[in-house]
Amino acid sequence: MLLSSIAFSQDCTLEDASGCICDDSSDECYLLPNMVLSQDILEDTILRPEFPGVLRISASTPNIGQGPLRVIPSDVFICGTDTSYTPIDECPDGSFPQQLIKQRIYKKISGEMAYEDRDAGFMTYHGGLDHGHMHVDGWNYYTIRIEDTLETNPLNWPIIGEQTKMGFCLADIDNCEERPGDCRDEEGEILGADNIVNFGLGGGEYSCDADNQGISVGYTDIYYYNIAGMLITIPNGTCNGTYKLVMQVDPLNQILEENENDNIVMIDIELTKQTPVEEFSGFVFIDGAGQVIGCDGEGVDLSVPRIGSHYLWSNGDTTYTINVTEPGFYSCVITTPCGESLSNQVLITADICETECVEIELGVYLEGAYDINEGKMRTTLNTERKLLPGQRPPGMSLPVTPAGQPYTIAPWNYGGIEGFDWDEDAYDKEVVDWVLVSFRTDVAKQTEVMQTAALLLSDGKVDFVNTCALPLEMGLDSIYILIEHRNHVGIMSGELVSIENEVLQYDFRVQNSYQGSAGSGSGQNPLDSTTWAMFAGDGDQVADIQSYDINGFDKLVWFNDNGIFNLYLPSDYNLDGEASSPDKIYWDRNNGVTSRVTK
Ligand SMILES: [Ca+2]
Ligand SMILES: [Ca+2]
Ligand SMILES: [Ca+2]
Ligand SMILES: [Ca+2]
Repeated sequence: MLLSSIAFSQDCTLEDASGCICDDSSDECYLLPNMVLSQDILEDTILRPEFPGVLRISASTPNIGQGPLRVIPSDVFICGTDTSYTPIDECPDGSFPQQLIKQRIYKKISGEMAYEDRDAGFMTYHGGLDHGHMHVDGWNYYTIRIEDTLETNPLNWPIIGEQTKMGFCLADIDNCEERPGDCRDEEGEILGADNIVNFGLGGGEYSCDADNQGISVGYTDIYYYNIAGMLITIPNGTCNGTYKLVMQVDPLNQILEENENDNIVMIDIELTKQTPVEEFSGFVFIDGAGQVIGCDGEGVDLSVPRIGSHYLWSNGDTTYTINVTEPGFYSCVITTPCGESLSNQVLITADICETECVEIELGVYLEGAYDINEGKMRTTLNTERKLLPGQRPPGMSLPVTPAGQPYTIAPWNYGGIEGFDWDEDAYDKEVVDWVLVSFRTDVAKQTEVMQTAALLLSDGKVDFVNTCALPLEMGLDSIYILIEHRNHVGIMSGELVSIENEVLQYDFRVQNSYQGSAGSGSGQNPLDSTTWAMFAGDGDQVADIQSYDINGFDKLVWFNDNGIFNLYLPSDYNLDGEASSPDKIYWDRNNGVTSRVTK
């Protein structure tokens, strides 16, 4: 008798391994499955019809390995974080329990067929008319993506639309002989009974019953596009064009296979039923507006439609969905295949939470606004001209100064919402202007721990709009204090200031401020032997050279505005509501002033 016909005549079954072939021709081996996805089915456009907002898809997952894929349910049931070792039909919250499953791995030992079981994830009971059976969780992962030619791993490409993780029940729906082309090796060669060793091992009769799930060697499990869950949701606003459809079998790698590196297939797809390029408006709405940040520390989530390759939020975040813990205005710019898309701007507010806070008492004068004879600063911008943010100047034709603290722009770029909804009556009559107060643990800008916009009162006291600028829970025992003003040279305390008995006190009015380690910085201007004030004349702080400087750029700001009045001007160095010659006097006097406070 010929050897080859002996081999053929011997059985290869789960009861008798004598005819089963090991890859290395040895007499003893594990017979592992190998799952792949059919590229042929993916390329068949009839099997993946597109609708507005939805791409329906079909998938075939052949087992081209040496051994069957066999999953066995265990008696371990899970509801959330609770585990039960006896079968349960329903979780306490009414949901279906997850059931731990084992992968049975067969091992040929000469003519004997042994096996070992290993943990392989979970299955879940799925109800409904066309289901009513157990599904292996996370069996396949389907995504539509934008190709990134600089990134070799397609799983890192930006995702369009929401991916759907679909659980299959594992069954022998068909086989590689009946469906030539579904089963191919990595070179694309068609596989069937002739070139898949141990073809049929497993029996070809696995089904959706919980205790009979599996895929035999050379068999395939197929789910067509008309079956529940076989779809990818495409977000509103996605533009028509070419994308990648990427499919992955066993994405969580719960199944041990002969080859773990052939589990992804992808094709180009042309979306034609979404937004036409010529109708692309470039505008999207943020989802999640109107939420209020609570006191649980969890923040709120905002998202924009997932239609692009890059996302840039106003707070610097770069994902399509973000978690927000700070109140403020939020917007997002999306880079899409149709061009740039800008979202609306939403305001997120926060509950006032019961936090214990450091009581902060600061004093500071602004040169120009301060009158040494009166011993206080003028409130002209507020009480006479009505030019502070949110105020309407007297006279019908004059514009309202936009509401909200004025430090949202460069170089400060502070996004706080202090005063965002204020009108002219919101200001106390003693208010001079807004200042920006920052706290640092060391002299460097990078050590900043908190920032807040506050009001400066005529007597030099700082009135905090945010009454909890420094929560006690930060555990600070001393801190550097910075005060900035939109057209004065910024200042910092000369040393760490102690927080004692939950109170932070510092008075810039009676002492000079930080002048750098060499003492060469300008600090503040001594108005007399006991009174200090922030230098006036720094109207252009973007053009400051090393820190805060008063130089030719600040004169230019004044020069361009000279003669303008009744506007909230950066060149109004004495805060009297006009840009005129008294302001230039401060510039002339202070030209050359240069600070050492790091910016
Ligand atoms: Ca595989
Ligand atoms: Ca695997
Ligand atoms: Ca300047
Ligand atoms: Ca002025």
